[in-house]
Amino acid sequence: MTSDRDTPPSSGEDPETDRLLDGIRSGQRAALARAITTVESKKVDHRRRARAILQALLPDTGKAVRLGITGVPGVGKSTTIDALGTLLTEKGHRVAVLAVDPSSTRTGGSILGDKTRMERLAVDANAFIRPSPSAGTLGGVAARTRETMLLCEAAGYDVVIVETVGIGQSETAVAEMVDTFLVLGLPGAGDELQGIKKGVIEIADIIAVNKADGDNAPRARQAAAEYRSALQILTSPDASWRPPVVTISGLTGDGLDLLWTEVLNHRLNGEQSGAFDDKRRRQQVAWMWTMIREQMMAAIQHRTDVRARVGELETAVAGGDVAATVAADEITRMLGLGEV
Ligand SMILES: Nc1nc2c(ncn2[C@@H]2O[C@H](COP(=O)(O)OP(=O)(O)OP(=O)(O)O)[C@@H](O)[C@H]2O)c(=O)[nH]1
Ligand SMILES: [Mg+2]
Repeated sequence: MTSDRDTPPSSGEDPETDRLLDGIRSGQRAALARAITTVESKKVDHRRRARAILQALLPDTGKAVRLGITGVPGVGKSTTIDALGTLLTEKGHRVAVLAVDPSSTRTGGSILGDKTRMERLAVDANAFIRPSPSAGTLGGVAARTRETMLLCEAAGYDVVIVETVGIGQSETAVAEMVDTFLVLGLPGAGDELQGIKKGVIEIADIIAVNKADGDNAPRARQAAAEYRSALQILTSPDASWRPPVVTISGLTGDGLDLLWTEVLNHRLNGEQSGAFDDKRRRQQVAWMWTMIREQMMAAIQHRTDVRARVGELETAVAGGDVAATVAADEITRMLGLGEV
C-alpha cells in the first residue's frame, strides 16, 4: 500500500467507508457494529466496502490477545467468559467476545441468550459481545468471525475471546484463528474424558476443569490429574509448550487469575520460541486460501450463466454422461481461469 502513517488510508471515494474507518479508529461501538454488519453482508457492494475497510485497518490489527474457548454445552463457557472478561476489564483491558456457531439458525434469540448469560459483560462499557454470524457454511461463518476479530482489534479491543460449541469442525476453525486455544472440561472427566473428543485435547493449549467449587472441588482436581496424564501420551503441536491443566470456577471466579496467567505464559513462551509469529503467519496464509476457495464458490453463485451450467452438468455427471473431471474443467474455463 502506498499510504504513509500520517494519513490513515481511506477509500478515497466512499463516504460511508470513511465514516466507518473514523468511527472504528476512535472506538465507537455503533461504527464497529455497522462495520461488522458490512463484513457479514453478502451484497457485492458491501463486500467491496468490507475489503476496503479491512485493508485500510490492517496496520491497526493483530495486537490483541486472541483466545479461543470451547467445551460441551453446559460446561460453563458463557459463565466463565463473563467472569474472566469482567476480571480483564477491571484490569483495564477492553474485551471483545465473538462466537462461531455454524449450526445456529437462531437470530435475535442467540444475542439475547448469550447476553443474559453474560450479565456483567453485556453492560460493561469496556466489553463488546457479538453473537455468531447466522447459519452458513463453517468456512463462511469462520471467515466473517475472523474479519470481525480484525475490526474489534482496530477498535482498540486488546483481548478477543472467540467461543465455539463442540460441533463438527468448528473447534478446529476457531483454533486456527486464535493464538491460544482453551478447552473447558468438567469434574468427573474420568468417565472417558466426559465426551470431549480426543482431537480437541490435541489442539488445546490450555485445559481448564470448570465448576471446581463446593462439593465438586475434589472431583475437579481428580479430573485435572486425569487430563494431565491423558496429555502425556499426546504429542503437542508446539514442542516448546506443554499444555497446563488448571481448575477454575466460572461461578465463583476461583482460578481465573491463574488461568489468565497461563494465557499470558503461552503468549510469552510463543514469542520467545518463535511459535507465536509462525502461527500467526501460517494462519494468515491459510486464511488467504480459505478466502480463495470461498470466493470461487461465490463466483459460481453470482454468475447466472455459470450457475445454470453447473446445474446442467450436475445432472449430466449424475447420469454418467459427462466425466466429473470434464465438468469441472468446463466450469473453471467459464470462470475465466483457463485450462488447469
Ligand atoms: N457450580 C458451578 N456451576 C456453573 C459454573 N459455571 C457454569 N455453571 C452453571 O452451568 C450451567 C451452564 O453454564 P453456561 O455458562 O451457560 O454453559 P455454556 O457452556 O455456555 O453452555 P452452552 O451455551 O449451552 O453451550 C449454568 O446453570 C451455570 O450456572 C461453575 O463454575 N460452577
Ligand atoms: Mg453459552
